[in-house]
Amino acid sequence: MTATGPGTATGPGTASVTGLLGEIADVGRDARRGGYSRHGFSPVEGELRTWFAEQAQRRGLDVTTDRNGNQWAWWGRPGRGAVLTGSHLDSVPGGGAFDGPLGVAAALAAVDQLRAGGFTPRRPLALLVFTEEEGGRFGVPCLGSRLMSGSLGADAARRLTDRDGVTLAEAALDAGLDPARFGRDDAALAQVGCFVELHVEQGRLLDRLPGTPPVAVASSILAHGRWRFTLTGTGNHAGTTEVADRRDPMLPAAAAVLATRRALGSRPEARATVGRLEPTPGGTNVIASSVDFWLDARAPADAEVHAVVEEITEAAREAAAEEGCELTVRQESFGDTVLFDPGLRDRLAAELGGPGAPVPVLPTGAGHDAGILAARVPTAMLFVRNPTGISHAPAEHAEPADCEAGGRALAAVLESLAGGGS
Ligand code: HGY
Ligand code: MN
Ligand code: MN
Repeated sequence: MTATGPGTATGPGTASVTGLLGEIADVGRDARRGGYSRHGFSPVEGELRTWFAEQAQRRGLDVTTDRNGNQWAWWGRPGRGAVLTGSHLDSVPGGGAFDGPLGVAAALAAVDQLRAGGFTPRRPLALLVFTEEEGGRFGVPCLGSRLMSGSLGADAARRLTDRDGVTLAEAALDAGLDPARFGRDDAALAQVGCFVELHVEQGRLLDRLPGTPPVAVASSILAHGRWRFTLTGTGNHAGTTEVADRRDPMLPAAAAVLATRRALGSRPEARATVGRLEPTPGGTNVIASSVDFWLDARAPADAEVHAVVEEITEAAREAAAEEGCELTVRQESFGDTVLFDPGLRDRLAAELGGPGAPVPVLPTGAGHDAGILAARVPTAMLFVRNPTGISHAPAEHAEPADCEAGGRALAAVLESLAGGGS
């Protein structure tokens, strides 16, 4: 696969992937954290939705928003057997520029390239932008695809709240959506022949391969879930409360955080992270009355995830008892191990590989909308090389030449899938 120069367009009237990313480079920048904070149903995400709709309409695509807030841009009439591609535009707090937007920009650039080459889809083809994939605001990842596929109930979703206590229903109303329409969308899914998501690799498997190939096909996603731990003690004065009188929930919280690393000791493929810990009331001179923290746990097998969580919960339980605190643990989301559709996976690998240069087929620990939809329709993913592997951080990066190679790979895949070939 030859790489065009960094950021160069791929022909007259066509946009480059990096050029499209550059158009939103200033939207949702987070001055405090660095990177971007672009959350579901926020004004920033509204700006990105408008940008995507304009880009799609400029390409003659018909843009609609479905009952769950996901954007669809159709090339041709909607219909069954449709080939879908796309990703998300929201981010984690202080996230990078590529996680999500790279897949959306590559989809738009692929449409340009196909059209410039005289291609007309013989199957319906649509670009999708899913809402709140990161769960950065309402806590449940892949919100839009979970609602669409039915793996998250509409009532439970409407009740989700952000850090300010705003419900998803209220935020959706503010964004011009009707939350009463949230829910499983069998009609939309009935149109889907397959979904292919291009995404920046979140890890360094591609970069470690000889010749650092720019693109890989995905094989699987780790099982993963999120749990909310709440430790309750007695709020008190930091300077006057003797140790014997303390019931400080921060101590069992700290014990649980340390246990996350111990739980991974014998499980090299598992992952356990506490990235968010919130004491109440949160005063420097105050013994917290309660501490909430969220555990993100992942592993190749569902049972291993639950074993990791149980080990960490036991550590929290023991430390809470020792400190005279109460513990509650609530599972907030869970997704089984995802094995992408083997037929689609192998077709993409064959399409993109060359004689003596097979395209890598790699696993990932990162969750994606393609992983959620995999339970209902054939899905696949393409990864673009990430030289440092860093993601969910401002330093996330992909080389322009690799981004363009990703756009060309996606165009080739869409041409094969939507060209009417078998
Ligand atoms: O958390 C994840 O793995 C994904 O980036 N939402
Ligand atoms: Mn992400
Ligand atoms: Mn993502």
